[in-house]
Amino acid sequence: MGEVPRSHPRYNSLIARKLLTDAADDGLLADSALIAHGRGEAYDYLLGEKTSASALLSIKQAAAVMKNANKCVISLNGNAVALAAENLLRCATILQCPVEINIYYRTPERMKALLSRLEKVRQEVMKSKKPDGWLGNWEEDVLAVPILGAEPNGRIQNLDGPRANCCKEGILDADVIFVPLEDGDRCEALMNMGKTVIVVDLNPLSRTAKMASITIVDELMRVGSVLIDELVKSDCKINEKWDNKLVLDAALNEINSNIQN
Ligand code: PTJ
Repeated sequence: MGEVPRSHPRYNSLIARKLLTDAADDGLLADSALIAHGRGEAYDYLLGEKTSASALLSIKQAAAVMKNANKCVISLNGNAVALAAENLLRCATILQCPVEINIYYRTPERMKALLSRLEKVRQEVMKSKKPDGWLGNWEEDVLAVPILGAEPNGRIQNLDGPRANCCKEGILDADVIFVPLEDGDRCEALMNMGKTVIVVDLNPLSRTAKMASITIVDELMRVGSVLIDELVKSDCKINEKWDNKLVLDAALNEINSNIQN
């Protein structure tokens, strides 16, 4: 794919596709990554390709829960690195929490490629403008974010195969995990370990969306910048009566009303 013209009516969608196809060329993605993205795109179409009011509520709740965590971790798979590595690294910087590369289809080649891409992204984020409202030393704070995943020393309980590998200092010991585009089995296994699991999934009917503690039914690239804004605010309050089913129902209603109009 050549340059994407800014004026194109489907600019954002084309940019996402380009990020993913370039990432595939660089060996970052699972074979099925583009299929997963296509499913997401279809739901995004039905949702009107915007952050809905209920998705914003989920992002606010996610920010409050992450800020109040004992140990938070941001888990990244191939698609998440391709689409949103910069902003998710910014979120980890604000939270001063680790990011962990944790992939479903684990191969040593992909792990190496993803870890080296994240280190490259770290250099770019260090040089980038710090988020409005951030009072720390941005360069030092970005540099301090642990990037985990190279040497897994733990396992997600009751899950078979290499997809269960994880890091003790990251996913294993965390009480709050932000894990975009997670699969249903792992989400269930993490919930069974007593963790608070925050997912980003455009499909409100997926097992992951239904299983998680907090589901953000929105597109990951859009979520990143909104989440940063929420994390730098000092007045993040947890809604103790959070009912995740309400945001899933709201997303389905949104789809219904978009179909009817
Ligand atoms: O890098 P790996 O090996 O961990 O593999 C990553 C994929 C995404 C291939 C793997 O986790 C997978 O197969 O995922 P699923 O089970 O297809 O689920 C992906 C979910 O994410 C689907 O419900 C999609 O609707 C949703 N989705 C896809 N792209 C986006 C998205 N949600 C938000 N933003 C997106 N950009």
